[in-house]
Amino acid sequence: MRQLVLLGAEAIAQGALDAGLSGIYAYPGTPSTEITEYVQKNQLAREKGIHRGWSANEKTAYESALGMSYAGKRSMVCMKHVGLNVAADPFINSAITGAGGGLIVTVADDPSMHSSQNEQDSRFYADFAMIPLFEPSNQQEAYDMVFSAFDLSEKYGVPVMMRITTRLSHSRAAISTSAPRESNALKLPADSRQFVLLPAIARKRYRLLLAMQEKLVSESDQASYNQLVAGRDLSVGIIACGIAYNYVKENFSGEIPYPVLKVSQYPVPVNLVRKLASDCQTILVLEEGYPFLESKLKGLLNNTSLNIKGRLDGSVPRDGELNPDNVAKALGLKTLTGPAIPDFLANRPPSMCKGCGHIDTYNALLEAIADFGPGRTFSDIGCYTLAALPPFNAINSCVDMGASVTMAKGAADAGLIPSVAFIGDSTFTHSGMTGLLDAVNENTPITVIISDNETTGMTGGQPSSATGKLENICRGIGVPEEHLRVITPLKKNHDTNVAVIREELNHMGISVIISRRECIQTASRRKKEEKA
Ligand SMILES: Cc1ncc(C[n+]2csc(CCOP(=O)(O)OP(=O)(O)O)c2C)c(N)n1
Ligand code: SF4
Repeated sequence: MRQLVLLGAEAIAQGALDAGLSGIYAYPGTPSTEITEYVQKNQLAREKGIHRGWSANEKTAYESALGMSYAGKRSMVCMKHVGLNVAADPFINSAITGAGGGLIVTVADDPSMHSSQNEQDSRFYADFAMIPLFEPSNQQEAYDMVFSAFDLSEKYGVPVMMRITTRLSHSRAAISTSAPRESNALKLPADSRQFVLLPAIARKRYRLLLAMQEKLVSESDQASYNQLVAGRDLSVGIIACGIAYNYVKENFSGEIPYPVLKVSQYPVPVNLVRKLASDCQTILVLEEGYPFLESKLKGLLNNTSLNIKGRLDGSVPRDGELNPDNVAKALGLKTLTGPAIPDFLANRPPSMCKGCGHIDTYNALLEAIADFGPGRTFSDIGCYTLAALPPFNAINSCVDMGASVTMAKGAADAGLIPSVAFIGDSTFTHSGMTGLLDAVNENTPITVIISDNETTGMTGGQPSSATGKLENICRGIGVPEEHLRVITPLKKNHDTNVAVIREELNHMGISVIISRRECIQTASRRKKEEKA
């Protein structure tokens, strides 16, 4: 047994390595990125040949992990919460196909939207797919649960979700490791048609999934991760899910006076919930994310007189993260106020790095597009989204990865001509390419600017699947050679770049401009590594 000090994300990665992982598949996204990066840097993973490269997007990552599970080996797929929207098709269907080797889908939610477009709660997805879910309350559980999740996945032949949130993923604690396990041998499914979701087979498999549900609830009722701890004051019973359990404990120096049900394994442990509700007329639900368990309670308990408190009645804020303070407030306890944040620390809006190539590309675009009027630049998700802020105020949308191309297409279809899509290289191969095919097929008059910094900058500079391939991808999709332009975004090229963009904005058909200059952060890291 070893003692390690790890981030929550790293504890999951170490747990996976020790629990016999054969492959991790992922697309970067805060706060999930560190799980895969930890495996990538791990020497044992290298020696054992554990798969650990980045995938083009979350859907391809999910399907690869499912393929490894089909072949009998243990796999993990990691993503941020919105990534699960991208992978939703294979995710939901994999609950029907089931798993061979243990399959864990680790999803990192971002309540308070520190670096995300929304704060969706992945527990709904696990519930929707009808698969078990683990939600650690601390780093040790994050480590231990990987073993349990692989076991449960292999016992029932279903994928299992691990859900973490930002604070757990990005905070460090000491953990003790367990004895490492061997990885599985290659093994085909006993039923060769298990993964063939033709309707007749899918119907059978779905019934198996339904029949399993009662057993999964009973697993949750008996799980050591779910505990009902008695309290002497029955005026309120607390249900604390995942990290919220830590926040409750933080508010009491010793014994907690109220009965507390800690929930870290789902489906909801119905019998434990009923037991708590039989002792307490008022239940306070503390859960990170949406009011998932709170909104289920009335139905589960069939007791309309029960007083349920939580996010829905305003005892806890309806949105944003939980913390020890808002939990204290919900419990009627005093909160301690620390010193105010000094002015120089507060309100520092994010901005692109000085010297970034995206800036030169925007400067050229802003000048060229001024001839046509405002409201025409559909952007995407990456460092270049920061051009929404002053002094650029250069973009009119940022919705989901890849949406720049297809939104520009829709707007052009509506008559907003020219419309511009501004997209990064990694986002383009993630999900911009298919939208470009739609625009090529109809020769829609849009100009797609791929701002190629040869990396995935916003999430820390992971390699981009697009590097070295963009021109050929665009040619392959059918972009005409004369409207496939390449520029270098440097101050000295400004006038040439404005002229190129202007020409393509005036072209009444599809065009792509690749604006290529390496991210200066990645370049300086690369140069340091080359010197070392
Ligand atoms: C579906 C989804 N997956 C992952 C992310 C996290 N994420 C935000 S931007 C980005 C990639 C940006 O790369 P690129 O488009 O090349 O732009 P750059 O940041 O390098 O400028 C990623 C992976 C996300 N927001 N949504
Ligand atoms: S990290 Fe790279 S791409 Fe992102 S703003 Fe800085 S220089 Fe530009």
